[in-house]
Amino acid sequence: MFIDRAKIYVKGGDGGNGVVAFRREKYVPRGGPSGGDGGKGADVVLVVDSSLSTLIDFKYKVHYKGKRGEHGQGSNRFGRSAEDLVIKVPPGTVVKDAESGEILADLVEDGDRFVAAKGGRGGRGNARFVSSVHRAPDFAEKGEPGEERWIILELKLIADVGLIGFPNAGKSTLLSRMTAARPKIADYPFTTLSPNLGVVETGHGSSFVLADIPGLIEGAHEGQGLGHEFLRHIERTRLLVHVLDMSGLERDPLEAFFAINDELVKYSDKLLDKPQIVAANKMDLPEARENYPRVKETLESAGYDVIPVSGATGEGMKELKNRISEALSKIPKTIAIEQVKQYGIEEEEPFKIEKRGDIYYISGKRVERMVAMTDLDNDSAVKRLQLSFKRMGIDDALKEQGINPGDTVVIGDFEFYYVE
Ligand SMILES: Nc1nc2c(ncn2[C@@H]2O[C@H](COP(=O)(O)OP(=O)(O)OP(=O)(O)O)[C@@H](O)[C@H]2O)c(=O)[nH]1
Ligand SMILES: [Mg+2]
Repeated sequence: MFIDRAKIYVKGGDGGNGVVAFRREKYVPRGGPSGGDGGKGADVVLVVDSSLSTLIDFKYKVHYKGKRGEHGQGSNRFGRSAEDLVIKVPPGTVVKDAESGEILADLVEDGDRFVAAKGGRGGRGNARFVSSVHRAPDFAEKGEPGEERWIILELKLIADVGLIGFPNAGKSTLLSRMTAARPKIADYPFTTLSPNLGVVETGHGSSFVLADIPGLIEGAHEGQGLGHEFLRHIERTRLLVHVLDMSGLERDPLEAFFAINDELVKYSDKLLDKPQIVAANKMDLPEARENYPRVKETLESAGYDVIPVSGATGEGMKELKNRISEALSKIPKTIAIEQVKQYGIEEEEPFKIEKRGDIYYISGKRVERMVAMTDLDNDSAVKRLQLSFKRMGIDDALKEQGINPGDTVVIGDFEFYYVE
C-alpha cells in the first residue's frame, strides 16, 4: 500500500525536575544547598532514511512522545538528558503544521533532520538559587514541559524521471521492462493508483530513478481521476517520458499528447518547462506502425525526441534508456524545495488577561511555562512566582481590570485565589 499523507502527534519530553537538597558535612548541621538540575527532555526529530519510500508506518502509529529528562539529585548531581526520539521519514517528506497549514520543513536528502517538537529544559536545582538574600533556598524548579503539536507529513516523490500518459498507454509495462520493479499491469484504465519507483541501471555504475505515475485524463488539473494527487508527484522529477499508445485504438496518439500537455500547463506552467522525451509505445501492433510516420514528423518538428518502443517485445528499450541518460546528464540535479516559513524572533505578547464571568484567565507562553515549572506546594517557590508576576506587570494589569482579593485567576491548567 502506498500512503503519501499522514497526520501525527508529536510531543517533546518534559524536562526533569530540579531538586532541593543540602550538603551533609561532619559538624555542620545544615550545609549549603546542593540540589542538582533536571535533565533535558527528548526532542522529537524527523530524519530522512532513503530506504523508505512511503509514509505507511504512520498509518499504524500516530502518537510520538519523547522521554522526560531525569530529575536532579543531591550533591549537585544533574539529571541525565533524555535521548532524542528519532522518527524516520522517506526522502521528499514535506512537514506542515496541522493547525495553520504552514510548511515547517521539506526533508529531501538522506540524513536531513527537523526537530518537530522540542523537549523541555531541565528545572534548576536549589543550588542555583543562592543569592546574597537567599543563602539556603528551599525550592527548586520543575522541568519545562515539552512542546506538543499535530503535524501533517506529505510525500512529494523525488525521482529523476516520471512516466506520464493516458491510462493504458503502457507506463507500468515500460517500468517493469527497464527496472526490477513489478507494478501491476492490466488492460483497463487506472490499473496504477499510486506511483511506483524503480532504479534503472545504465552501466558504468550509474543509475537513475524512474517513477511510474498513474494515468492522467482530461480535467486532471481540476482533480479529475485523482489528478491532483498524481500531478503533485511530477513536480519533483527532472525529466518526463511521455508514453503514447501509438495504436490509436483508444484515442489518436497526437490528440492524446497535446491533451496531457494541456493538463500539465493548467496545473502549473513549471511542469511544461520540464524536458520531455516521447516513447512511442506498442510499436509491435500494425496500427501503431501505420501511425508512426505522421506522429514522428509532427512531434519532431515541434522539437521533441521520439523513440519507437514496445513494452510487449522489449524493442527500443536500450535506445530509450540511452536517450534518457543523455538528457539527464544535461539537466542539473536540483530539486524544487518547498518554501519553508522562516521564524523570526517574533515579539510575542508577554501575557493576555481575559475576564469571563468572575474569573480572570491569564494566557501567554512565558507565563504558562513559569507556572508549569513552579512547585506550587512550596511556599518559597510560590513567592518567587508572585514576585516575577509583579515584575512583569501582571499584578497592575489585574488591578486595572478591577480584581478583588479572593477572586479566581486561571493560568494554563492551574487555578489560584488572588491575594494582594
Ligand atoms: N501490444 C502491446 N500491448 C502493450 C504494450 N505495452 C503495454 N501493453 C498493454 O497495454 C495494457 C496497459 O498497460 P499498462 O502498462 O498497465 O498501462 P499503464 O499506462 O500503466 O496504465 P494505467 O496504470 O491504467 O495508467 C496492458 O494490457 C498491457 O499488456 C505494447 O508495447 N504492446
Ligand atoms: Mg500503470
